Amino acid sequence: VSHGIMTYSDKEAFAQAVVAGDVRSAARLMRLADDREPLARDLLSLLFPHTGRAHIVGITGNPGAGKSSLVDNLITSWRGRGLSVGVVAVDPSSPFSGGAVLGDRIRMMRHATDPGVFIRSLATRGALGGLSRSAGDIATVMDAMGLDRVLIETVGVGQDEVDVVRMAHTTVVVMVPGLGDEIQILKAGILEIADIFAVNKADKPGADRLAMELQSVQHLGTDQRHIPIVRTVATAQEGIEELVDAIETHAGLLRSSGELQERDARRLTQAVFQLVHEAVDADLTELFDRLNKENAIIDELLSRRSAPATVAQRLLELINKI
Ligand SMILES: Nc1nc2c(ncn2[C@@H]2O[C@H](COP(=O)(O)OP(=O)(O)O)[C@@H](O)[C@H]2O)c(=O)[nH]1
Ligand SMILES: [Mg+2]
Repeated sequence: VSHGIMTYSDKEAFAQAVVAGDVRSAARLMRLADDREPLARDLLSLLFPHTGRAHIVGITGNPGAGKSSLVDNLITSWRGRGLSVGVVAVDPSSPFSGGAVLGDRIRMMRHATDPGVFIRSLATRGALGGLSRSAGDIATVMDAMGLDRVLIETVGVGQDEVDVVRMAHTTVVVMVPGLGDEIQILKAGILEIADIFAVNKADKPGADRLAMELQSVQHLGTDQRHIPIVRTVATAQEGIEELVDAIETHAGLLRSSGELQERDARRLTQAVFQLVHEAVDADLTELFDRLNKENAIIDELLSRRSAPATVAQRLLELINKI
């Protein structure tokens, strides 16, 4: 796709359209960001002053725990409270496993015609940090569009997911009875990132035991935070209002304690770090290619006149001058 040459005022008009809530412009920007188009970076920077209003909620937990079903219900509840909702659904890995996304789309389809709801699926990428960067960019666009709540649903509970939920203000960890989840939770370091536990499929045996176990593992965490535990049956719309209340209460606590600013600072510095990381990575690759073509330097190395550390030192001095 060619985007031609966009002047600054073209870009401003584009960004303005997104801020005004234009769905087509927003969707186009999300695609550009996903494709790592340089234009996306300019547009996201123009949007930045218009962000910082949405409350971003991460929903994580094992595949099949009922995250999408809960998200579907959370949308309904928030809409009932007069709030608009954006959803970033992170799809398991590749374009090859489109099934889950399709299922999610069908389930959430009833919200598709609601102008107060914006749902976007996202394929995970191989690149380090690529997933959280894309999810973060999309959440930024949704925030700028004026959506009040942005949900980020992750696939599982691995390191990628931990990175993704770092982008959230409030993180809900979805657990289900009968899987021995609580051990996995401790392993994956999920306890540290959980702000709320949803014990979903509470219609199944073992929900009480799981809730009790979660209550007791809380004390094993490094900090002694109180993590609310909410029982839900997503398929029967049970416990949903309680879950939304818990999220809203957490949001309020973050605001009144000043921790919201702390979390925002963490989110934003992570975004900066990712961009620097990507840029440095690209620069180093280019430098390495150039070095391999510098016959003089290669000769020095081959003839043992310069040690690798000496050449490295010289290159670092060069980089410092940039
Ligand atoms: N019995 C029961 N089944 C549920 C509940 N919530 C979700 N499910 C079912 O669990 C399956 C996986 O749900 P899904 O929302 O796709 O899970 P995800 O992979 O975590 O997004 C679906 O068949 C749902 O209908 C619940 O509370 N009780
Ligand atoms: Mg799902």
